[in-house]
Amino acid sequence: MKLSHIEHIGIAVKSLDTAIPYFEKVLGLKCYAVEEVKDQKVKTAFFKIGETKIELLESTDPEGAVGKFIENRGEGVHHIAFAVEDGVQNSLNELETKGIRLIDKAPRNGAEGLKIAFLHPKSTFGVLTELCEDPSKSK
Ligand code: CMX
Repeated sequence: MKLSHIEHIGIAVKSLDTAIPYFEKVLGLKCYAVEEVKDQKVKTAFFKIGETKIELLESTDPEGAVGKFIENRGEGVHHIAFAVEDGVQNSLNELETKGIRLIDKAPRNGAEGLKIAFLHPKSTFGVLTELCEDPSKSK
């Protein structure tokens, strides 16, 4: 498995409308996309900083992952996402042989057309970890 960079950091917020002005007017970043990911029960907003993005996550369903996270832990860093160079499925296969607990055994569709999969925080030192692959850049 080869990680190339931190693709994004996911931050759970109660409201995109309330959080976006902080990232734009205080931090000076530009929100370049807002997208609902129905499968994940979230609405997302993206900012770019270097090669890395900040992904704000607003829950669209209290029973979804972000809805439960906010209910239990409040707003804050929700996950870290690594870009993988050799494919999400290959990486999952390798991680499974190393005893890492997988949330997804196969990649699914994430925001921005990426293939994504999550590793369970109980086996990654409390950090919900996402692997991402951009199919448009796959060799
Ligand atoms: N980071 C770290 N720990 C987390 C966590 C997170 N984001 N979310 C939950 N946990 C911990 C909880 O604190 C809890 O720990 P304790 O047992 O020590 O109290 C444990 O995981 C179980 O928490 P839970 O609220 O009962 O949640 P579930 O087990 O139902 O689900 C998880 C947890 C990680 C398996 C689930 O959130 C998941 O499948 N996440 C992957 C998908 C996802 O997060 N999608 C939203 C983002 C989508 C996007 O980026 O597009």
